[in-house]
Amino acid sequence: MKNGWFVADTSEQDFADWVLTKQSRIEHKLNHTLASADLAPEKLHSAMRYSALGGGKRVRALLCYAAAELCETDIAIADAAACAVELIHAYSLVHDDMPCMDDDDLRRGKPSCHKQYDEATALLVGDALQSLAFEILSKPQQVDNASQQMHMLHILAQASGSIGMAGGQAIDLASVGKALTQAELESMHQLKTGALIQAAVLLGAASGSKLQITAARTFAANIGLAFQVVDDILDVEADTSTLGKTAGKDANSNKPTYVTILGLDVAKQHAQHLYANAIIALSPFGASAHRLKELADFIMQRSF
Ligand code: GRG
Repeated sequence: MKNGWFVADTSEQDFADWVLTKQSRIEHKLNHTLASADLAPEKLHSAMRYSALGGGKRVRALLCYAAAELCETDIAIADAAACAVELIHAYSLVHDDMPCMDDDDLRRGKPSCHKQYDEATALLVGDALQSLAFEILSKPQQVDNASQQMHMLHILAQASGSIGMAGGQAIDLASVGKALTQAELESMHQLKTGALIQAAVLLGAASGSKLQITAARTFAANIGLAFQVVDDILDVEADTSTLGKTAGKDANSNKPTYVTILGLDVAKQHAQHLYANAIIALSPFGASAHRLKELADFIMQRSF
């Protein structure tokens, strides 16, 4: 899972075991949350399961669980939040791949939802996954504290909507063929990719103190952007079979990226700068923030 240009000092086996445990936990929770493919409407339920299960690194769920461990958020609340964030993410990928958006045939190493099923189904899959995310997070008795539950719903709604991910996607679509400045690119990605990553951390940190939540927010803002810079680097450096999605897509679509604006070497330096800021933000936590630090390393080192 190494990309060759970022080397971390992570204690690898313990972290790898933690990641595998949490990846299988979120898979299990999602499996039980999604309706059975035998339940009518069967095609929609089958396509929802196809799009949300059995793929993806689950970075957002991992960030949510790590922040929950750090801030001692109840594990049942962390499960609901991690599922909700992964469902929103899965919906965004399904819609992003549709012909009216990025028009991509490959996602997570298999045909994208509209290719495997059809466009109308893919549209409904995205809609229904988004609703399911809010259904899980708003479940009665999910949290003893109703105001905390309302706050969590607010975080996810804001991160997903027009001043979050959907807004970032709108700016992205409008940017094709335009020469953006680095600041414009950054603010687009803060919304498109960063908002949901930040929500994942903040939902996990829901039971934290004010100081902890402020530190978690700064960590997430920086690592969310670093995630996107690494994504742009991988778009250039990795191949399609490793990525599980079409490599070189952004460059070929005439989309501004960190690599087109900064060049490959400066983009790598910028990712390292954002990573360093994320790690500094964790300093109030001391050694207890080791999982978030390891996840930051994981994001930087990833090869897909
Ligand atoms: C359609 C409202 C709407 C939004 C789409 C997130 C997004 C906005 C589009 C995805 C396009 C893309 C490739 C963005 C770059 C960063 C990103 C989100 C990559 C995919 O996330 P990973 O690498 O995917 O975490 P996995 O498959 O591992 O879950």
